[in-house]
Amino acid sequence: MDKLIITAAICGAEVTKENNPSVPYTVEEIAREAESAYKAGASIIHLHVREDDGTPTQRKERFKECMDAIRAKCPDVIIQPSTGGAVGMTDEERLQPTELYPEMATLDCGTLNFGGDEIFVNTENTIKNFATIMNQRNIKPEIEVFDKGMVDYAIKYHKQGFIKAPMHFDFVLGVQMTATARDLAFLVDSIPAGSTWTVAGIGKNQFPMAALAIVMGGHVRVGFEDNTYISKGVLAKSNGELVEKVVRIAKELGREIATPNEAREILGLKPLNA
Ligand code: KMH
Ligand code: ZN
Repeated sequence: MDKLIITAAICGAEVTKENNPSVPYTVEEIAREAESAYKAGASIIHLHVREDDGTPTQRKERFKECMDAIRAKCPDVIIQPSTGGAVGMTDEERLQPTELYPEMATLDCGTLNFGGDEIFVNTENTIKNFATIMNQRNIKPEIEVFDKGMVDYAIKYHKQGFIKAPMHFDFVLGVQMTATARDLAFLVDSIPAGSTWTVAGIGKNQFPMAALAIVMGGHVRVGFEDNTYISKGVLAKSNGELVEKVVRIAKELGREIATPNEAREILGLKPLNA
């Protein structure tokens, strides 16, 4: 079994300091949270950024400031900007961080309900356009899957030449699909041989899904974007504390943790400085 890649989704676009005072907004706070996750064992930082007042933004300049600050503290970590941004942003806004040529970025493969009246829109043309730009900029997409149809879309776009193999999937469970062993197994069974996958369980599903992925040979995403609690009713002090818990579970179950360069190898990314 490959070593375990831990992704830390440190910030998100929806969670706020009202949910957990440690949710980062400023450049310094974002770098602090990335460092805490990296030191605990995360090899990928899934990155959204905020203005100082907490407003989500996809501004290229803000991403650059945050990425530089993260690299100063975590020199070899893989930074994976979001191209999902926040609900309601235009495609042009969302694509801005790809202008910084990160190693990875997210590619959301379908439209979904996002609570209340909110709809997270990803039309076929949006997905194909984002995938084309990521190819041109040598950015490996992490395919965000919120339901099974999104796996099928990704496979279709792969066959049409928009997404290269080997594909890497992130199964986000507990938004649209239930976070159950049955649904996770169904998704894992549906992706092409040679693909890699990680799972992001939302809210109380975070650690149960992590434990399942650890034993199934997948990878794990944790972080404030998806969950702000370390255990029932107890807020996590940092993203690092969430990563530490995954590392503890993995160690108990005999799964080693990947370094950033080992994660690059597993994902088919170029080694750093190659
Ligand atoms: N904030 C959501 C609307 C991604 O990062 O690509 C989209 C999201 C997925 O978080
Ligand atoms: Zn995200």
